[in-house]
Amino acid sequence: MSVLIKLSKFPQNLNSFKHIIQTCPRRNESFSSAARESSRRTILKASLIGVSVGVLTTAGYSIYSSIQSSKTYHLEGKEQKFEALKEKPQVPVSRKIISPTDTSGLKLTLFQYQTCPFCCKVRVFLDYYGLSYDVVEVDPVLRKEISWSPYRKVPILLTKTKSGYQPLNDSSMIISLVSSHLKDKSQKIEELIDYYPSIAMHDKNDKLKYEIMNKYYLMYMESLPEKTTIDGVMEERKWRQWADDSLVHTLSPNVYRTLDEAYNTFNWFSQVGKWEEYFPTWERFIMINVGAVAMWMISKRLKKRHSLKEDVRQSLYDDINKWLKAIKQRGGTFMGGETPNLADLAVYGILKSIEGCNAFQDVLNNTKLDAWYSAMMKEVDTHSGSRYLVN
Ligand SMILES: N[C@@H](CCC(=O)N[C@@H](CS)C(=O)NCC(=O)O)C(=O)O
Repeated sequence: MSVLIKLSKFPQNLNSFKHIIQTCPRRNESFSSAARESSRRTILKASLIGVSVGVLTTAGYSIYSSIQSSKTYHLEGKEQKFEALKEKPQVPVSRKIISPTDTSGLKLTLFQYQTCPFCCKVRVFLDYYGLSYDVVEVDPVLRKEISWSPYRKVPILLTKTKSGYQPLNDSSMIISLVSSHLKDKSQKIEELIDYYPSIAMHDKNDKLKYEIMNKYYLMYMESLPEKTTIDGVMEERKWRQWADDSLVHTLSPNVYRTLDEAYNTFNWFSQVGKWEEYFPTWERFIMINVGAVAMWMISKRLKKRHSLKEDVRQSLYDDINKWLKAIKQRGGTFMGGETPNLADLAVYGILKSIEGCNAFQDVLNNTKLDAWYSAMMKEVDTHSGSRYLVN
């Protein structure tokens, strides 16, 4: 990087060098032509050095990257187990969500960022079913609260089992696994985890990733629960996946669309995430100022990567309209009919993560989202899913 900066400054340095030569008092012609000759040679030498350094740096970097990725090729297709912990990690709980309707017997701790769309999705799911859980607010700069975990993202849901504390990684897998358990308590969390293996694979940039198999699938074992149709199951799965593959990618380019919007967004994150309470001032300063500028720049790349329209708001409205149209075609208030299903909870959770941003206000003003969104808010805030929990 520093080599690149130095090289990019080279023409400027050259100009000031020229300027020194030109302002030197002329002694005589032969001195000046000798000086010109020597300066030409210096420039040629400097250019050759510059080009060589550039070529060597680029070659070095690509050799380094290919060595790095070839080091992980042997993992391709292999399963990575995230074993249960013997002890609960010693991290302070930020707050406790206590639901009087909770008869599940589950002991849950959610490691999260308050405004991460994937974390909002999990919280909405837990709240709808009226489950109690502890929240650990993870510091996004140092992430020391999840230093015990080889999986470095949030959300992570830690569940107490017979043999210890089983971490569940990935929002969609968490929701599928806990749902499968809630629908049939005889399926224990520690058994269900085997149906969602994490498989190592390399992406198109040769970077090692873990893909969680079956993360949109609920494990019904013997037969579908009462009133559940196969068509309903397939639609629910399709829209949950759409929420992760499409809707979520419209958010960043919209909430960080301009530098002003990026600052508004980060200030709202700080407010609802209670950053003042949880993180030191210096870190909050970095998170807001560096975060806003960085995300504003990154969001331009994300816009291209996900092929969003020139006016990114339009892509967000398109996705919302597509969702509302699909609900209308199914004929109920929700995608799940008269009660929300997991796709409703996923879309609501993802949109909740931008509730305080200008983009969300624009969505309310330019689409018909409000009726469905308000109905969802009521269902989640009153924990109406707790009625369907079996004992
Ligand atoms: N597929 C994952 C995605 C989780 C994810 O990307 N989380 C982000 C926060 S929104 C994260 O933790 N990124 C790593 C980091 O912040 O360092 C899920 O659905 O849970």
